[in-house]
Amino acid sequence: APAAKPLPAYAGWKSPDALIVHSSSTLETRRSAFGTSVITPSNQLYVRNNLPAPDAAILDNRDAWTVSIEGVKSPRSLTLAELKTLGVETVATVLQCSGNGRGFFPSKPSGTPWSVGAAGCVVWSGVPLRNVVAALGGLADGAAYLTGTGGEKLPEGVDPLSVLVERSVPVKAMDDALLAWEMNGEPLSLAHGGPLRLVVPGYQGVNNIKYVKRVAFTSAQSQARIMSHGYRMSPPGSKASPDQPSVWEMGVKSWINGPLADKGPLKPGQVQVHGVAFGGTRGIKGVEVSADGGKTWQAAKLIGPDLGPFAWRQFALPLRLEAGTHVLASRATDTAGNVQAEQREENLGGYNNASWRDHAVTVTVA
Ligand code: MSS
Repeated sequence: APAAKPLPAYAGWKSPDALIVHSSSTLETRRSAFGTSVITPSNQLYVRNNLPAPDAAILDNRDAWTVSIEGVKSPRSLTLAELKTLGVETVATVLQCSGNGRGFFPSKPSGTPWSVGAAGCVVWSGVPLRNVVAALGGLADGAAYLTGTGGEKLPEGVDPLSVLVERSVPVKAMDDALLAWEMNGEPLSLAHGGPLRLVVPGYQGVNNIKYVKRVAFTSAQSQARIMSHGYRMSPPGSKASPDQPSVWEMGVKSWINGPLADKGPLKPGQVQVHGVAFGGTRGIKGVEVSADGGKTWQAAKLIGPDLGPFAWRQFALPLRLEAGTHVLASRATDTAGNVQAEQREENLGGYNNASWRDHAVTVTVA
């Protein structure tokens, strides 16, 4: 087998055994590493960067980091030290790359072929964005989008809009959004956007802007390519264009993390089928499990603490598995009654895959 790629320096503190290194900017959590304790440990959490991570020196004086707030009555720059005086809240969210599950698309879209591990459930601490807006006199007229801009140094000699990481989400997302400086009880690491990150609970990963330098309430969406043409639900055979839906709120989704037969066949007898389920901004009502590839279903039990609508829930179902081959699948329902779909929605970029069939696992018992 080819030697595993080493962890990139900015993420060198991560657990190599828990991660698949696709490239220096794409690290995936192994399915077998998710465990059953709700929170994804920081050293096992996936990483996705669209540009090289900034120099670690941006963490030298965290409190001096500035973010400019625009599209409010009194726009100005605030330091992180000042943000910390405006309020503090803690929110658990699923952070998931919109391309998670791309590896299951038979069309082999370009981009990282993630399986299930471009996702995790983490706890953020920071100031609610609505507090910041209130402190600056409220929204200016005509605010339709919340636009966040990443603080990376842009490569020279290219159109800045072709590389700038800048994303817009509907302005209603402000109600839940956070400017976060802590993750899982620690100062936010460079790999995950330190010193300051815009967290948009319930929205796909790309909308959670790391090293955020600017937050603007705008009448139009960002003109950056990552917004106008990237991360769009472009139908197969089409060309990406700004009139196609952007990857915003996450759909209802679940998958099984165990048992896996990745180290050979299982012994006949009882197993605990377990996994995770989440419902974007809506939370989870229940999860069903099938041991026959989706012909019949049984209700699983939601286990562990409920960390709110944006977090994932663990589920478990005890099952007896006899000798043979079994296709284990899970299907979640969110609190709005949306049921996880059987089929993926085909699209050019391989985004938003929530198909329960694609995420099923085949185990051999002998
Ligand atoms: N931010 C910035 N600034 N930059 C970049 O690149 N990316 C995205 C987000 N944010 C970026 C940002 C993506 S795309 C994702 S997923 C996320 O982030 C991830 O995160 P982590 O922390 O895990 O790495 Mo897909 O949808």
